[in-house]
Amino acid sequence: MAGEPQADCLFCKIVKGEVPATVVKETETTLAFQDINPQAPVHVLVIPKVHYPDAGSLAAAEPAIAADVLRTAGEVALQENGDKGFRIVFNTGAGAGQTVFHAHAHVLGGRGFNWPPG
Ligand code: D5M
Repeated sequence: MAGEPQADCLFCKIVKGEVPATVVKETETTLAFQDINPQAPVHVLVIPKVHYPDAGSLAAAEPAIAADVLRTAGEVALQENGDKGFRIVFNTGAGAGQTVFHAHAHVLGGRGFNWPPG
């Protein structure tokens, strides 16, 4: 059923505590933890605790929880990087580089970023 934990999903396993993660913030609906392969001095993933494969399907089915992900992302950026600015990235689909199909925001900071992105 939509939103239910998926047995083969890495991030569902992190939500359940079956796979370890360095958690930096938790709310009723979201979890934020350090990316295992950081691309910047600050690189935190923010996920909804419910399972949706990507940000678009989450927002369509659970807009309040999608907003919670954004709120947590902003709070984590402030917590980890102060007011120095940050980037939020939602890779969506394999063609855009998504590798874990549980919706997640990358919160990146602590260095400069190019535009357009690579
Ligand atoms: O981003 C998926 C991200 O998930 C990628 O930056 C690595 C990260 N990752 C993968 N496994 C783990 C664990 N176990 N802990 C923390 N971070 C992890 P995507 O946008 O799907 O390419």
